[in-house]
Amino acid sequence: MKYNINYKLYLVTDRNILIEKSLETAVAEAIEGGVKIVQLREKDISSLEFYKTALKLKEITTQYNIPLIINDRLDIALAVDAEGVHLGQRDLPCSIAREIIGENKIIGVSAATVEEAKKAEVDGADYIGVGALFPTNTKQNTRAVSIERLTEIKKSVSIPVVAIGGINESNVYLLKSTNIDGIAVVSAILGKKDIQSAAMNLLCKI
Ligand code: TZP
Ligand code: MG
Repeated sequence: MKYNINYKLYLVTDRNILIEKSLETAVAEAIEGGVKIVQLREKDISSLEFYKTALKLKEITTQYNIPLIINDRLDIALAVDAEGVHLGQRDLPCSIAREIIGENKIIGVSAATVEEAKKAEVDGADYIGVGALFPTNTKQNTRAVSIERLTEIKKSVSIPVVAIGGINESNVYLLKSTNIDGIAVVSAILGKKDIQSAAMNLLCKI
């Protein structure tokens, strides 16, 4: 069954920015702090390592009853019975992923324009990830999306919209008028020493 998903505070992983702790510990702490959904997004990793990491995170997210989304890799999402997959514009097309993964799993699609967002909705996406809203060191070659564009995208689709890119507790208020369903962050949570407090503080500001 597809969950009724809460996208309010969406954690995206990057094991390279962790300070002295394992990804599993970091994710558990973030969930304790109020993260509602977790995406495993790891680059430069073998399929085997990605799979093993996904399995470990699935154990944790299941324990907390939080959905786990796998970035890029539909095969790994299926292999660990994750709740869904997140696809970029250069990944497997959403319509094809939907055929493979079925109706009961979540598909998220990255979009930076109204056109991409509308297409993702037609193709069966459950939510849209929009970014990068602010400068970020976490991802190279991002496409900049203005707050005005984010507002337009939100108005143009009826599925949930989550903003990503450089969002932190000092700038999240700038997104208030956009009416989006949640924010996705990497460094504003995983880059902090006290991960639980970082998640709690962000959640308070949303
Ligand atoms: N997609 C657009 S920006 C980004 C991704 C995965 C990285 C966001 O990381 P941070 O640390 O929250 O800026
Ligand atoms: Mg991708």
